[in-house]
Amino acid sequence: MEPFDQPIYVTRPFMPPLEDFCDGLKEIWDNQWLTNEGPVLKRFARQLSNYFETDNVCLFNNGTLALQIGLQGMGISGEVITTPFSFVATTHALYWNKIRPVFVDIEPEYYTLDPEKVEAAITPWTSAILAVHVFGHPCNLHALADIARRHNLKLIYDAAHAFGVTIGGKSIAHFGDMSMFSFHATKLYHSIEGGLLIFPDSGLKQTFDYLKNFGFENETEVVMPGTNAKMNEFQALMGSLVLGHLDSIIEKRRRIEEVYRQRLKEIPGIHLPSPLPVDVRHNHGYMPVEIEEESFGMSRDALYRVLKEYKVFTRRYFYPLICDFSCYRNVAVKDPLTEARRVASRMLMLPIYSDLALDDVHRICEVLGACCRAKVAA
Ligand code: T4K
Repeated sequence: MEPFDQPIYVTRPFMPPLEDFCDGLKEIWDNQWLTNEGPVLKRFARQLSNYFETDNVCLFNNGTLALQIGLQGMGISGEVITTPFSFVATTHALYWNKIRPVFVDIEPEYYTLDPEKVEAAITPWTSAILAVHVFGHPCNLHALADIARRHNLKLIYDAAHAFGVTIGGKSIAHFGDMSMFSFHATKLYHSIEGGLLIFPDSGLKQTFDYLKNFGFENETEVVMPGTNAKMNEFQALMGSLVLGHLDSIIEKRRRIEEVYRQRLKEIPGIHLPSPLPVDVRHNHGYMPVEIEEESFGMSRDALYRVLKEYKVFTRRYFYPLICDFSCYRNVAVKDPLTEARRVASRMLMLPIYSDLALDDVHRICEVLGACCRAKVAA
């Protein structure tokens, strides 16, 4: 089998029509207003308010700072129970707030925090749960809400992967005390870089707005030591345009996932997450598969390397676990993290993005079939 002519990446950003972006650029040029609450950003914030049906939206220049400021603005401190199976920024946001992460295990089905493990890890110092809707899979929302309520903890969702996900028609943003969405270029929905907080307590908005803009109340008054985490006009323009294409982006990805599911069930040793419950509208942001070395005939890491030779650039999200990075090895971890370790050693993200041709998806599946049982040398 021949390698692909062009590299196939794990993802590609959706690019709206260039003419539309140029029209928007013209507006920005005419305005001579590039950042600091410009008109394009204000319009984008209104669009998102409509989309999420709430005024409690706050935009940031990236998801990491959104989460960091969200935690700070909510006054979270002490210990926070979280998952080690995520992008490292989830824990970094705690670190920057001098909060101790308490890593507990995930559930095997959708890779989200295991509520039983969360409850077992609560101490007098616990102030919040920071759960991740990893790969856009909703966490066990009701069990986590119940634990948070009974123990008087804040429930915060890193929803970086979950834009567009709904449960029973309700946006996933409306669960918990705060949700953070990442609008990074690698996400199905993006604003080049960007982040968003959605929260039910309208009292928090002013604090978040201060914190992302140096704490300025007005020209002569600074009310808190904020930072600079503002989204600029170009990001807002991109976000605003991509929002208009969201449904078709999700639909194209859904079709790609359908082909993968159809084709991969023929290949032993490739395990896909179960389809989500029927009331969940997924966003198909990632295509996670677990490689079972014994039945597949090749380890996940060997497959990752072989696929590169075919110019298929998969990613091992999320390996290593966050607690295994050198900067977090000094954090005491009591939970054996059995599932998280198993999953991190087997997980591979296959390419998925709206421009990926279905023929290419079939070809990727053929390559995977050929790799199975080491028909291709690792
Ligand atoms: N929480 C969670 C759970 C997250 O996953 C993330 C971010 C965050 C918090 C923090 O949100 P942000 O502060 O990022 O808004 C990527 C992204 O940089 C990161 O946003 C994302 N999670 C993470 C899962 O993935 P890398 O290091 O894998 O990205 P990179 O640059 O290797 O890109 C992957 C592939 O995408 C490339 O091989 C090619 C393609 N690509 C990428 C870019 C940037 C393009 O085709 N065009 C592009 O412009 O981290």
